[in-house]
Amino acid sequence: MSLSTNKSELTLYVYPNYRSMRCVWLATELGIKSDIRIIQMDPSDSDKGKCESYRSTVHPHCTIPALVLEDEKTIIESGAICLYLADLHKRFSPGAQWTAEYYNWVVYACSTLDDMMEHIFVQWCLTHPENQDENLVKRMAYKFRDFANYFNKYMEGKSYICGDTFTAADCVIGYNIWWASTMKEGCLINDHPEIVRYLGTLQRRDAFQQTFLS
Ligand SMILES: N[C@@H](CCC(=O)N[C@@H](CS)C(=O)NCC(=O)O)C(=O)O
Repeated sequence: MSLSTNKSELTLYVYPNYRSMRCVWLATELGIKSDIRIIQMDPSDSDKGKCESYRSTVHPHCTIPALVLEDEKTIIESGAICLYLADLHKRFSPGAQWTAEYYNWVVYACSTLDDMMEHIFVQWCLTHPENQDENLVKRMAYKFRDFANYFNKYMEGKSYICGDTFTAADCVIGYNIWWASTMKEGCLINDHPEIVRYLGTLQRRDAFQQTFLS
């Protein structure tokens, strides 16, 4: 695959601590963060009508992240940005024997897992306890538990999503695992030793620490 974009002509719109971190983490792993123009956004600006030019030229929903390429093409999904950056730099993509797992977990994280975690996050972290929708939380927590059981088993004997080798998929689903660890003292994952071990492996990486702890 040939990607002709000038690697230093990229603009990444970010919002700290949310899904943009997948892209910032991967850019840090790739050693290209300082080559990218990074523009910090505030999602609440959309409510204040402050992001109309971003909406009309970059992201139709005014959500973050988005990556603008030098030819003005725009990528508006965090997972797609990670896949693109890995391909562009020919690093952190998997060998042929791991492509099924690589695409499976990137797409699962950005669609199914993000969706259930967003519900849990909004209820637990952004909604007053008296107003929380208990049924919704219960349904989403059960769904997360099914994921955690399955993923815990998947990670047995592996350091990373694609075996021994770190790939962009680890920045994508690794973000979800970190996100889960930040809610209610990690109760969603604490009973899953392989997931806890995987998080520990990710947390020991320099780029993870630069992204999440600085
Ligand atoms: N599926 C999108 C989700 C993007 C998203 O919802 N971003 C949030 C921050 S994590 C946002 O911009 N929220 C503000 C809003 O919805 O107005 C992705 O992964 O890039």
